[in-house]
Amino acid sequence: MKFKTLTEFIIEKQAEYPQASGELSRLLSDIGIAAKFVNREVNRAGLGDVMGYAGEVNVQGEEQKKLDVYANDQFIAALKSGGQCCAIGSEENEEIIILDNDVSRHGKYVVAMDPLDGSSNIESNVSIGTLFSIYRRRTVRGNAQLEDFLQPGRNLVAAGYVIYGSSTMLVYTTGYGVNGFTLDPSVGLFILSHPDMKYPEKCNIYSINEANYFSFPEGVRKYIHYCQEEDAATNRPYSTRYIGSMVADIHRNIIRGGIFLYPGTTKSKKGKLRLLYECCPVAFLAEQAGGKASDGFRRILDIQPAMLHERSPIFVGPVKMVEQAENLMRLYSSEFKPD
Ligand code: P6P
Repeated sequence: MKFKTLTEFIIEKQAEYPQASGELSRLLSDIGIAAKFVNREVNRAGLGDVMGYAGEVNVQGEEQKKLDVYANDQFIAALKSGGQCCAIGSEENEEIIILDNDVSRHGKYVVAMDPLDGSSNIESNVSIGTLFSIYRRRTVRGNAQLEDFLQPGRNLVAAGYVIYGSSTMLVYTTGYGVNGFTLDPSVGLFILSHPDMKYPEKCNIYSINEANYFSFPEGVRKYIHYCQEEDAATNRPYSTRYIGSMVADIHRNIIRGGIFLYPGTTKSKKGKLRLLYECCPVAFLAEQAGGKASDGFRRILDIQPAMLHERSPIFVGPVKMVEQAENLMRLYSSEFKPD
């Protein structure tokens, strides 16, 4: 069977848009390259102590870094050498990183990313991921500025994630559907394995950390009860699945049909997850997969970020599931509605 590689797919899709000049295609390929290097290190993380990798000088004589620092360095290096990106906003760096070498300074795009989300799960061998958002820069001269990143998600040019799990996949959208590519490590190629990903018709999974139950808004507590009630006509009770690694939970929920909620709480009204490089890429993908994403009241992609590392609550998944949760938030928790 003829398979299609990520590179072939990107080039084929570029040909469908005459105005495309190839920069975005190259940027997406650069992300794929970095993902392969991160995949290699993630897959041998468990050998840290045994092979003298973790925090010591490894067999190549290099001082081994923590995996999320390693991942951050890999994506920065790949984007810097690719030259299409002029600045990066990373979960690992307080300030934006300007790529001002001769080629990158003229890059049309900026990338916001969480290079290795869920890295605390590595020691328990739980799937982890990379999340990325790609915006067209707004400033027209000199180095990129923070304002190039403070754009609502509806301006996204592309977004996606890499999941380092039982297999490693790159899943992304440019606004024309969601496509998933599985890495064949024997040849180092991402192969199109999940074309045109969509939430299934029957959706009955809910993902939320119920340990926060007593600090959740009343609307969320009501939604959890709704998920647990017996009602065959609406496939309830749902199944609860929560990995605690956003990319893994989101990926499973697109494949099998489910909602992911990380709401605000009485202790932290904006929740835990970052708007620019966690909520927005996931929201873009979810909408492109036929779903919906909000903060309980507003479409995630319409939120205007005020800060690079701003947090936001997120309710993301199939439209009906998200709307049911939103209705309960409006009924019982209007005090959580953002100003
Ligand atoms: P909690 C991982 O630390 C992460 O940033 C996301 O990947 C995940 O969805 C969330 O936090 C889990 O947070 O509070 O449930 O442990």
